[in-house]
Amino acid sequence: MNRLYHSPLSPFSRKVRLSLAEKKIEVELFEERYWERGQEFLRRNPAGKIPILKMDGRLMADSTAICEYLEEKYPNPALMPADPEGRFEVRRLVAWFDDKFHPEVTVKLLGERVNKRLMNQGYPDSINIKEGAKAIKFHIDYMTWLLDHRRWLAGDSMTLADFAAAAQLSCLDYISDVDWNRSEVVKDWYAKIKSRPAFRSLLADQISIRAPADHYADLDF
Ligand SMILES: N[C@@H](CCC(=O)N[C@@H](CS)C(=O)NCC(=O)O)C(=O)O
Repeated sequence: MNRLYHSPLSPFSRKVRLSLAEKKIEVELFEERYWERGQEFLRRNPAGKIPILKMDGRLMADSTAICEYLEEKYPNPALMPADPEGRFEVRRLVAWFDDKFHPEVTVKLLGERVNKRLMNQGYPDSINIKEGAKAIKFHIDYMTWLLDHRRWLAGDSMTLADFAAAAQLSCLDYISDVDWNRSEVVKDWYAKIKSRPAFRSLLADQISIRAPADHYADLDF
């Protein structure tokens, strides 16, 4: 059986969970308390990060490397366009959400409000929260601009770029940190992706220290 070492509110794990589910690849989820840096965990991934996918007896780390591997190994349904320009745009946007949105928004909001408490790392820093709340507006506006021109973030079909974005936003939606009233097109895009069967397991996630926002699992939010 395939196994994914993950954490419920880890956006990088969610990106991989969405790809696996969309491709109907069965996987057993194993919750990893990665901040405890257990020996077994570091043996599985010396980089000390989740997600880690165990598949066909092999251990694989790094969400983007995993998603690209899954795409090559299980090309249907396709989560990457066929043309090089389209593939470039997907990769650019995946990097945008992983390397820019994540540190500017997710780390500052979810990191302060939830992860610090979960990991016993003290109290939330209000300056970081303010910065995260300001940055998410810029990102929603950028997504609005993209979606004003395209059906999905990278073009006319749903791709890994949409999963990278939805993975980050869904973690923030769990703690009610997304102002869906800021953009109708972003809200419509999220409603569309949220209603996919692949999203179901994410909407059932719960963490012990905090219940999800009331609307979190609601498809008509
Ligand atoms: N580039 C990595 C980033 C993964 C990552 O940062 N995961 C977080 C949890 S969301 C983690 O394991 N952090 C532990 C650490 O950085 O020490 C990927 O895409 O998988």
